[in-house]
Amino acid sequence: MLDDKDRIFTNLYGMHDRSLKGAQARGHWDGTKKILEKGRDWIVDEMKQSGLRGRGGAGFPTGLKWSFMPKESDGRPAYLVVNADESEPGTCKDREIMRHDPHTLIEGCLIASFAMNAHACYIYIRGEYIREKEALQNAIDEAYDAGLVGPNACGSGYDFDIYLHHGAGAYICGEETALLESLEGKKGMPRMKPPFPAGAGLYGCPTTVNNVESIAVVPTILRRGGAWFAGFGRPNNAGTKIFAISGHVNTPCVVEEAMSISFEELIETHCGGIRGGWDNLLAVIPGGSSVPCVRGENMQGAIMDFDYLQKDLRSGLGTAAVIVMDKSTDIVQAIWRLAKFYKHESCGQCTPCREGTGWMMRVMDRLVRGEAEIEEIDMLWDVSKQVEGHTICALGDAAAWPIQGLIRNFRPEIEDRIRANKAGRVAAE
Ligand code: L3W
Ligand code: SF4
Repeated sequence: MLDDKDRIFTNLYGMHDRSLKGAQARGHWDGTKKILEKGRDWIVDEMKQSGLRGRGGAGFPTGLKWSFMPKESDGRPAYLVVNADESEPGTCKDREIMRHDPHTLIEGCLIASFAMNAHACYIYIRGEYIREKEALQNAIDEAYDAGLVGPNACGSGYDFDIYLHHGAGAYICGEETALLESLEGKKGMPRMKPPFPAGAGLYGCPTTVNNVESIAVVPTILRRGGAWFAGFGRPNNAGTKIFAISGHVNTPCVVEEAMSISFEELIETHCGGIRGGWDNLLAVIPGGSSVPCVRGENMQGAIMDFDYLQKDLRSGLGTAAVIVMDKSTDIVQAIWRLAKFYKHESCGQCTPCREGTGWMMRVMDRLVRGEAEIEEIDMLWDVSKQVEGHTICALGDAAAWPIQGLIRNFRPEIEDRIRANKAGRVAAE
């Protein structure tokens, strides 16, 4: 279990004062000017050394991403954009940071922006996050009043502005280029990549888009050293990580733990175990709704990090939103519900996603009722493969993977349902 002294988020549960005074008493904004004085290259190198991988779902190395930004200005301004459009079903970790520990994020925005020569940062917050927006705006106002951001931020001689932008409730605006379109006042539709935002992002200018947690951990990493952060977890899977555990555990929670913690320890230590005991575990979605589900028995012994979940279990850490389902769950219906979600959230601009999500949802409609034919399971698999990797953004993959996980792990259950339904129909005739 992670020692309290190693927790970056000291107010995740809102037990302490979240104001600037409270944050400073807990060590935030301590020596920020000195960090800036060490210079851009030092900051980026230290972030690379920390091994931090993006906490928004893709796990792209943060220091490397920052190094893609132009070293010298070519006349265009550079921007940092923080993706606070937390909408992935099951995911509620950034919400806790913004509600209760907003100064970790704001201090991180200043340091990260400085490292990338960005004088402005935009935080794009999910439309439904009303209270979080208020908490964050209050904290931004406090930071301005105290001279921590704004002209000559922290007395460093660096001018820095931070803006909070409220989204309107579309899942697709969490995709980084759709977010940029939305920020520019257009419809939230993903752009083709490349160019990546570091080359042409907000208003065509060099931009880095990072998740809230990725930025909020930056000040502590730099205060304690990249090597300190890299000391948690396994190689290539470094650091502490916030897990959001929901579903059929005794006490669902959001908790910061060391990366690579075992699934059993995570659930037993922080969630009071599985509802009805470990024998009652049916399935787990370990990283938010976009990653494939895993059979319960395969999660026993699982290591909660990027590499293990992807390579050993063909799933993913994603946003580390761990959705636990016990044997009372109708797993076909659970995945059907996700299929309906992705169909609804598809922006519709590319054909495999627009048509494929609808097609997959309609087959899932019939699978839930047991009315499909057994051959249609293979057809559904084939269609999901036609969608995966053939779309402009990752939403197509996100729609295909839960269905592939269902078929890979629960095919006998789907077939049983079809057979039972058929037998019932024959008996009724
Ligand atoms: C420059 C290159 N930059 C990649 C950058 C890229 C982006 C980051 C990762 O999707 C996933 C998705 C969801 N030069 C670069 C480069 N970059 N190559 O690196 O990019 P990418 O394309 O791997 O992923 P993505 O498009 O950012 C994110 C999955 O996460 N997900 C979570 C979703 C989470 C939410 C939420 O509520 N927070 O929606 C869960 O699995 O499905 O696969 O910045 O520009 N050569
Ligand atoms: Fe839009 Fe779906 Fe294409 Fe993404 S994959 S751009 S959500 S249609």
